[in-house]
Amino acid sequence: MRTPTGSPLARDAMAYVLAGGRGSRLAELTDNRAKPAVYFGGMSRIIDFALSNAINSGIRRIGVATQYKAHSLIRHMNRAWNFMRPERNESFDILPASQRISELLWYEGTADAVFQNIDIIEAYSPRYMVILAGDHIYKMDYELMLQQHVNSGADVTVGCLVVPRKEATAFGVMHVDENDVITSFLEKPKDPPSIPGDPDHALASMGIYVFDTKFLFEQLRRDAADPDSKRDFGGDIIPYIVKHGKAQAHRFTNSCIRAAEEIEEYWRDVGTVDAYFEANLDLTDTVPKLDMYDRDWPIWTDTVVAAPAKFVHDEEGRRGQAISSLISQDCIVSGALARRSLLFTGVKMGSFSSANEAVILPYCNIGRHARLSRVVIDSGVRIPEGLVVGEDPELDGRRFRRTDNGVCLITKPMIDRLNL
Ligand code: ADQ
Ligand code: ADP
Repeated sequence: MRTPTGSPLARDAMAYVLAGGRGSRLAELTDNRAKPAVYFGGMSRIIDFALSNAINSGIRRIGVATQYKAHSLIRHMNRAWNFMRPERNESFDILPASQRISELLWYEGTADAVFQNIDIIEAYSPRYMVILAGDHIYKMDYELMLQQHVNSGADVTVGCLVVPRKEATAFGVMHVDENDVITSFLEKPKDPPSIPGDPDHALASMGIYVFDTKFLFEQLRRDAADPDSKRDFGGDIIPYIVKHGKAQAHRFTNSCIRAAEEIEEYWRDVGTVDAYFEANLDLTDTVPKLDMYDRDWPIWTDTVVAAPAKFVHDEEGRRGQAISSLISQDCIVSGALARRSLLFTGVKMGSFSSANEAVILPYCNIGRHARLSRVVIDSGVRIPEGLVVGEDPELDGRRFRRTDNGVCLITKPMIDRLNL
C-alpha cells in the first residue's frame, strides 16, 4: 500500500500512454490489433495495466496515442475508460495519428506521437508529463516517481529495472552514478554494458519517463528541428538529455503493494508468444506473482453484462470441471475439462473436450472431443470437433505457429486452412 504523500503531485500530472506500436513478435496475435489491445489475464487487455496504474496513482488526466490497427483498442477504451469527468478537472483523450502537423506524416516515432499533440496537452496545462508505454504488465505507483523527479531536480526521470544482461539488447541500457543520475544511455545496444561489479545484469529503461511539461515541449521542439532524429524517446530525446542535462534513474519497485507481503518485483513485456503464454499461465498458480485480486490496486477493465460462468454435466452425465484455471463470465464448460487454463469471456467447451495449459481468448468455441495442450487460441476461433493439438509436434508445426517452447498459436485463418 502506498505511504501517505501529502499533496499528491499526480493531480498536477498528465499520463500520456504510447499505444501505437504493433508488437510484431506476437505474430498473428497482432495481425488485427495493436499489442496494447491484446487480451491478458482472463478479462483485461494489456493497456489496462498502464491505465489502471495511472488512475490508482491519482492521475486524472490521461491521453493515449494510437496508430497501428487501433480499432479494437479504441473501442475497448471507449467502453472501459470513458468515466472521466471534465467538471472535476479530469480528462481522457484518445489521440489517433491524424496528420495534425502535415498531411504526409503519421506519428514517426514515440516522441513525435507527443509532439503532434502539444496543443491538446497545452490546453490542459499539466505541470508534469508521465510518459508511459501501453504494452507492459506491472503495477507501479507513479506518484513515487513524480516525487523523486521533483526532489532530485532532474530534467527527466527514467523508470528502470535490472534485467539479465543477455536480454538487455531489447532495451535502453544505462549506467548511473552513486545518486542514480544517468551517466550513459545506449538504446538497444548489441553488446549491452553490465552493471559495474555485476557482469550478468544490466540496468534497463522501462520506456517510461517523467518530465516537467515545459521542458518536455522544449525538447520535442528542438528534436523536431533536427534532421537526423528519428523522433524517438529512447533513441533520441533521452540520450540527448543524458549528454546535455540531468537525467535521473527511478528504480522500479512494486511500491504499490503492501510492504508486509514478500513479493518479488513483477514487470513483464509479454513481447513474444512464449512470454505471453507463460505470463498468462502464471496466473493459474495458487499464489501468482501478479495479484489480480488486490483491492488496493485494482486493474480496471471493460466488463460486459453477461451470464455467470457455468459448469454443467453433459447429456451422458460427464462433469464439466476446471482445475487451477481462470474462467471468465459467459463461459460454459459442458462435460469438458479445463486444467491450468484461462478461458476468457464467452468461451464454450463441448462434451469430452479438454484444455490443458491453454489460453483461450474471448468467444471461442471448443468442439466436442477436441484435446488441446499448450495452446494460445485467438478470439472468436471455432475449434472443430475432435481436433488434437499438442501431441504431435511435427503436425502442429505444419498447421499452426509452433514456438520454440512448443506452444501453438491458433488463429481463425489457420483453422480455415485445415478444411475440416
Ligand atoms: P521499445 O520497446 O522498442 O523501446 P517502442 O517501439 O519505442 O518500444 O514502443 C514504446 C511504446 O510506444 C509502445 O507502447 C508502443 O506501442 C508505442 N509506440 C511505438 N511507436 C509508436 C508511434 N509511432 N505512435 C504511438 N505509439 C507508439 C522502448 C524504449 C527503450 C526501453 C523499452 C522498454 O525506447 O529504451 O528500454 O521501451 O520496453
Ligand atoms: P479483438 O479484435 O481485439 O479480438 P473484438 O472486440 O473485435 O476484439 O472481438 C473479438 C472476437 O469476439 C470477434 O471474433 C467477435 O466476433 C467476437 N465477439 C465480441 N463480442 C462478442 C459477443 N458479445 N458475442 C459473441 N462474439 C463476440
